[in-house]
Amino acid sequence: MKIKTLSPELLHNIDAYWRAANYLSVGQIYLYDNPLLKRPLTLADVKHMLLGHWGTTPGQNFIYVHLNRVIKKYNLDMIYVSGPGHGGPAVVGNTYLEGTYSEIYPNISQNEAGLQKLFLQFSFPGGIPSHASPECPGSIHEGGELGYSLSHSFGAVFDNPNLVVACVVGDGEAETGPLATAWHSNKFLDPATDGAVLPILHLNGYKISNPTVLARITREELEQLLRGYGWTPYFVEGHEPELMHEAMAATLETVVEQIKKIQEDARVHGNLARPRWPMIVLNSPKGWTGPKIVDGLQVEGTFRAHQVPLSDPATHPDHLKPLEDWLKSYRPEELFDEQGRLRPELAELAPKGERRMGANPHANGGILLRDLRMPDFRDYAVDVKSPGVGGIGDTHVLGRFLRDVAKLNSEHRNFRVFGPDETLSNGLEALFEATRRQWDATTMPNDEFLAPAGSVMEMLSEHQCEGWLEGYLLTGRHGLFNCYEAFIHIVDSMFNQHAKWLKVTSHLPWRRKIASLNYLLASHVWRQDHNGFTHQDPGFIDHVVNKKAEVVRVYLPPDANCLLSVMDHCLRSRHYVNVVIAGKHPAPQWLTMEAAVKHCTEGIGIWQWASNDEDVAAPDLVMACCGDVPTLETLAAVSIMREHLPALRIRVVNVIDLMKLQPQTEHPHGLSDRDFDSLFTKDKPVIFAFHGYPWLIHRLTYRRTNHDNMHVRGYKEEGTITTAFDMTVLNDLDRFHLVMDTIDRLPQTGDKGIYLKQQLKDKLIEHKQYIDKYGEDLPEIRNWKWNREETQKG
Ligand SMILES: Cc1ncc(C[n+]2csc(CCOP(=O)(O)OP(=O)(O)O)c2C)c(N)n1
Ligand SMILES: [Mg+2]
Repeated sequence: MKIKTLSPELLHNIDAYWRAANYLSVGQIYLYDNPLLKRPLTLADVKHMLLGHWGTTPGQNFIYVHLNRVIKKYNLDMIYVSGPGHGGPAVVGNTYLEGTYSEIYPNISQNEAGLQKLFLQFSFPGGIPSHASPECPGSIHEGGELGYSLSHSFGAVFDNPNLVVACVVGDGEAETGPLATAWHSNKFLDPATDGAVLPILHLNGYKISNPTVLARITREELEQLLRGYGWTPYFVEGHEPELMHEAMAATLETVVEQIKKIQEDARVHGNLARPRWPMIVLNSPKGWTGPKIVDGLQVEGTFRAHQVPLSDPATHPDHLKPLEDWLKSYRPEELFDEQGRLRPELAELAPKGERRMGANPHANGGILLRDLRMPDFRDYAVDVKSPGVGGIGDTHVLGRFLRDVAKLNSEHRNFRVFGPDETLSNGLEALFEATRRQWDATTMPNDEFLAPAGSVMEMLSEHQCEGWLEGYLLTGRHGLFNCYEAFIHIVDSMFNQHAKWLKVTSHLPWRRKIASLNYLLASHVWRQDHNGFTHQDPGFIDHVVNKKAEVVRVYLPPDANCLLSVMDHCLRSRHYVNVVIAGKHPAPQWLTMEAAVKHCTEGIGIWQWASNDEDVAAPDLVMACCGDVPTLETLAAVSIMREHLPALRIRVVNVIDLMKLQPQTEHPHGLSDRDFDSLFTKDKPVIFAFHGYPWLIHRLTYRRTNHDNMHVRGYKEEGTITTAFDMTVLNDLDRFHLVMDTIDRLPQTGDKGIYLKQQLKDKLIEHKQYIDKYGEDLPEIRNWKWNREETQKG
């Protein structure tokens, strides 16, 4: 006879613990009062608004109690990621049962009064959301927007060799693109230096109102699919609690032992072959143990169990008794003592201290966060003897700095660079002098820079990169995501969710701040010479600035020294999303390191060396610029004007920190109106050359005094495969258009202006003819240099 994993007593207690969690879950969805059902249930005991998701919850409760058992048995360092995070009642209920919840929220105490509050706060105004939200201890993944659980889990275990993440994947969630690709994460996991992810596919058969694809393919197909992704699936299936407890307990032991064996093979015996990691498929009814039939329709085991199975008894009086029966079916009097405390023999089942999944410090990563060891970014400075000297491409300079960040932190293994196959093409090749791209699949002799362990993570899925990085940051490490500017939009929605997470957690005192999520968007809109229109989209910034000002920062450094200073700042910062847009092509350099540091610290400023309004009361116009290419065109325009219209007094303002433009009341970086007016004047024309869509500048400045005089040029969706300069011409951002714009707005330029304008129009025709014939820009454009005598002042 097969020896059972669970003794009858343990099985009984595990089942009781599961019932307790299920009871708490139903209580959270329904109960306003009478938490222990000490008296018969009445309408007054039921909440008026019934919200929450029952369907996924009993399955997750089942998983949680069994994980508790193996955590204790094997002393596992484990956290729980709830893919279908709408199973909030499960994670809240379980962290309450294990004691973590009351430690963090003393008012939700472990007694009858605490139970009542626990129930009441759920999905209640001023209470907690119905997901594994930031308020829930032990959560690094809210699971509101489905699809990212597995990527987050892998991000959490990179460089965390002792951590195991149990990741519950919804079978509906598994239909999303990000989740579908996340199964491949196992080719990027080093069993020696990383931890392990245990995916538990929650095959409850349904989504909100549909069956799931994975539940309606044959068992053979499902198994082949998961095996094809490189996993060994173990099936736990059924609905009889006793049989299911035994099956789950036995299977969990098998998979934990396999994980340990894989790790030992790699760590002790140096086995480098890619392992086939185990995973579990839990096939149990949706809404398990809930009402079987409601109003004549089957509920348990169908999509109808997804949310609130029994609707409001106030409007359906015949639902009150079934609700009471349902709650009583868990026999609360056997689970909680007279005071409402979980009985000691059950409480005993939960792990202790930080082994409790709600109390594991990895799920409150800021606790574990240590500062990066940083090289001095000034050591990587470009020598700018005079403004306009040639540069090799700003991101190439940054690459050397990042290389040394990677080097200095390799011992602590707490810094990684993520990107979809673009670390090289974004100009960060220097990184590979210090580290490798982590790759645990087969390698071939011609491959470059691959190794089983490394601090660069590349897979051609922006979702995957974003999810990995988020998981890495949420567990207390540092990182950077480098991406083509146009394609970062793929993760717009993931960015949203992360920004929301940061906003909420920043107001939870027990959650420590984590490292910022840093985007480096190289390969930007203006320099897609061979890729063309599909690769031209600077709209990510428009999207980002919708989020809370306390969370987002946007930087457009005009040259390499500024980029170094900005990135140094971003890597040291906490709890932000920093978006940095920089070029990778050879481009003029403007500021010495000393000037760059000042400029970056201020975020916006007058470039005196390019201006000639210093000794007059007010300039005739302000030429503002933001972004590397707009800065180049602005300075070229200024040099034309200073030569041809020498009487004009021009002020050049460069913006590096976009948020400076917003009013101070809207963003902590925002300039006061007074400072803004002193830079941009109250009444002079401002010709503003901007990296992105022009309307963003209007959006940010519409309340400023001089807004009516701001004329913004930027990308207006004109693009194709063409020369770098022609891209600016197509969008009226080029130097000639900028000068013409000025002349139109300054009648005092008189006939001189009119003649100059004619010359510039001719120039634009000449430009078109030239590029059509030679396929490159005019020599005077290619070779243009800022050659005014002025040198910059500090
Ligand atoms: C990306 C995304 N699309 C749609 C939804 C709306 N939604 C919430 S729950 C759900 C069904 C989820 O089904 P499954 O993953 O199987 O979870 P479970 O059955 O465990 O509830 C959907 C479509 C969502 N939350 N996220
Ligand atoms: Mg499902």
